[in-house]
Amino acid sequence: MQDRNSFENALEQLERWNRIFVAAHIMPDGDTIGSALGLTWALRSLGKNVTVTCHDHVSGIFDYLAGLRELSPKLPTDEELLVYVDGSSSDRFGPAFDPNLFHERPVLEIDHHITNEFFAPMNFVDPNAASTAEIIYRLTSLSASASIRLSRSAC
Ligand SMILES: [Mn+2]
Repeated sequence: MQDRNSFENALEQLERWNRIFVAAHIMPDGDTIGSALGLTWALRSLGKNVTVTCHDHVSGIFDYLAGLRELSPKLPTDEELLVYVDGSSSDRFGPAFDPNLFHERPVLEIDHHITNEFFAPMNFVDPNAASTAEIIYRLTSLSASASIRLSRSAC
C-alpha cells in the first residue's frame, strides 16, 4: 500500500477524484490563497469540478486573482475528495475541517510548515519547500502532463 503521507499519494488522489473540495486557512495569507486558487484552476483545467472555500475575511489586495470571490465560507457537500492547503493544524480551517463531515471520504492536507501536525488522514508536508504554492505547482504540473499523456494515448 502506498504511503499515505507521500507526494505520490497526494498526486494520485488529485488525479483520481473528480469532485474536489479545496480549503484555504483562516487569517489567510498569499500562500494559502494562491495555493487554493492555483489548485482549483489547475484541477478545473483537467475537467474536474472544484469547490473552493475560506472561513474568514479575504483581503481585497488579492482582487487580481481569478476566483477570489469564490473564497466564501463553505462546508463539504457531495465532493469525493477534501483538500486543505497551507495550514499546520486542523483549527486553521475553522468549520471546514470537521471529521464529522468526512463520511469516510479521502481527506488530504498539503503544507510546507515544519511545525505541521500531520492532522489529516493523509498529509503531504515538505518542509524543504519555500511555500505551499511551490508544492501545488509541482503536483499540478505533473498531474497536467499525466492527463495530456492519457488523452494522447486515447487518440
Ligand atoms: Mn499560510
